Amino acid sequence: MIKIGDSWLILVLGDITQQKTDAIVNAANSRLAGGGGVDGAIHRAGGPIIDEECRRIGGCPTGGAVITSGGNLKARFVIHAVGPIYRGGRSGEAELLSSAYRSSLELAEEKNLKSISFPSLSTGAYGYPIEEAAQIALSTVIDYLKNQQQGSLKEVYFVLFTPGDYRVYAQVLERIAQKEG
Ligand code: AR6
Repeated sequence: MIKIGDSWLILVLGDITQQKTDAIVNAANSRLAGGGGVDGAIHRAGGPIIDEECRRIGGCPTGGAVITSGGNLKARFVIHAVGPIYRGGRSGEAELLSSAYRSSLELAEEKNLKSISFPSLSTGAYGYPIEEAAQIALSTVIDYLKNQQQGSLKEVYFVLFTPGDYRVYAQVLERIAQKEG
């Protein structure tokens, strides 16, 4: 857990569908068509209203994000972020992954939300190496929080699903924090 300005960045081990933050972020695909992994879990827990809203929106480019209500979830909103499929790292994946996080943070602020939970975008079915992805995820959020003026977001959580993923994020965060002094 580190403080950036007057906001907190917090790592937790757990299931994102159980989070009580204002929004949770889904690792979606560009058709917003649902799927496995965290996407499947969020749609199951949130109920059919989320799928209906996704269908109405129709799709979202890679690197972007859209917002729906949270249905039966504890979170009021679901932000569906589309990370890149990892194709070796030379197809603009890093910028697209960073953009998916940034777009989600911007949507949350447009809605004046105070808290948001992210999963580790792109590191499951989309195959992004977790250490590289963690570096991008954490530095994007930290840069965003540092540069925001009077932003609404006070708590940004990363909800890691396995102890291994949690360890990687914790190590990368420690490295970033040390560098920043
Ligand atoms: N809470 C938190 N994290 C979870 C949960 C959960 N309940 N379940 C899985 N994870 P993935 P992607 C972690 O595959 O790589 C879908 O089919 C998981 O351990 O969900 O962005 C979509 O429809 C992993 O670290 O998302 C897309 O087509 C992380 O979430 C595609 O997969 C992301 O894994 C997106 O692939």
